[in-house]
Amino acid sequence: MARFRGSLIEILLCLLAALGYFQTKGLQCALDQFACGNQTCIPENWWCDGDNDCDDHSDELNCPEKTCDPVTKFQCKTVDRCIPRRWVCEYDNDCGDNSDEPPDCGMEVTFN
Ligand SMILES: [Ca+2]
Ligand SMILES: [Ca+2]
Repeated sequence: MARFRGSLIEILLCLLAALGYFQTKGLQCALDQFACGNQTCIPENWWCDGDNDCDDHSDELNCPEKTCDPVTKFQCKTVDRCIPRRWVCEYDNDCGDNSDEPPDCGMEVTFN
């Protein structure tokens, strides 16, 4: 009987240890989700899509390098994002870092 009680305590200790393990392991996202740095899950296809979906930009960090079509696209300076050239200098911060709205837009504004 004493031996049985001892193993029960061992099982309880193991369960508590497992619980602690899962708590410290942190966020568990579904297989088709991306785990943000701030403990939220977003759809996997939002990773590196140019939008800050995690709110901490962790879904837009360490992204594979993109190449912008130099004729039709504009490469944002600090954000890994390509935007249509017509979005440059139209008073909307499309890049997120304002590089598409430089102070010297002035006379170079083209609408097409
Ligand atoms: Ca994103
Ligand atoms: Ca813009």
